[in-house]
Amino acid sequence: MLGFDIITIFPDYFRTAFDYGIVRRARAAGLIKIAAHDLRRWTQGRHKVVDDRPFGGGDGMVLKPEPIFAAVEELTNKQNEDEPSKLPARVVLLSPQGRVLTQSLAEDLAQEDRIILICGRYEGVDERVAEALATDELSIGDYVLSGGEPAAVVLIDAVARLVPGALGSETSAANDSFSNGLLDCPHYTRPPEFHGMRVPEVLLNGNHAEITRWRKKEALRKTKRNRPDLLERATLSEPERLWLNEINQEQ
Ligand code: 9D3
Repeated sequence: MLGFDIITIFPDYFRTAFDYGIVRRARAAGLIKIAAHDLRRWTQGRHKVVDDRPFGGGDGMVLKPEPIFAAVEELTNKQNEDEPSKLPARVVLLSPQGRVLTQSLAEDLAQEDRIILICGRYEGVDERVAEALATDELSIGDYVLSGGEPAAVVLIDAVARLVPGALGSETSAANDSFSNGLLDCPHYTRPPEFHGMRVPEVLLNGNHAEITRWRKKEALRKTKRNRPDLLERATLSEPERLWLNEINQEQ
């Protein structure tokens, strides 16, 4: 069982986020548990203040450290009854300044039994959270979000499906895009012709050896077109290098 605890000022954001697909199934099967906690629960005073002005000046507000430290401490103690105050294996701060989440890191996180996620908002989070509380500071990519909440949904989705038993027998994490460092090949279904566009003939003729070769070559073509950066880092087999040469020769 992998438990996720999300610390956020918008707990309602997550109301239905985990009610679909593989994540819903994994929750129903008791493989994962997800709880969203309102950061204001750990504030002092009537106004439930979670943020303050940045030292040194500047625009925007910064999330204060005290409620975040109190939240992690309490969630940790409550769930670690036998070993109180032992920190959970992972405390992830979601931040634009983090290392970028990768499939390989998602695989590591899927081995944990508890992950606490801290969602930032405003201009940022007091740096002492990253320094002394978080085990990981993670971003989901090089674009600007308005907060860590959508990033938490993305991380949980990517990790939950890697928990053993979460994927049905018909699918396998080993077949996923990125498991071989390349993108997936194109897929088609009926009808064989749509708006004048034909499904590649090779997929209709039932020659499975030929279909396998076509899929590998088209995965290379897709990766070259959309993610040349992945192609540079991939280690290609001899036939893959041949197919890539063929693709480079076209036009
Ligand atoms: C002015 C500098 N900005 C940093 C790039 C300020 C800022 C922008 C956006 C501070 C916080 C945020 C909110 N974003 C997140 O908390 C966040 C995020 C993201 O914006 N992109 C990718 N991954 C993530 S994880 C959390």
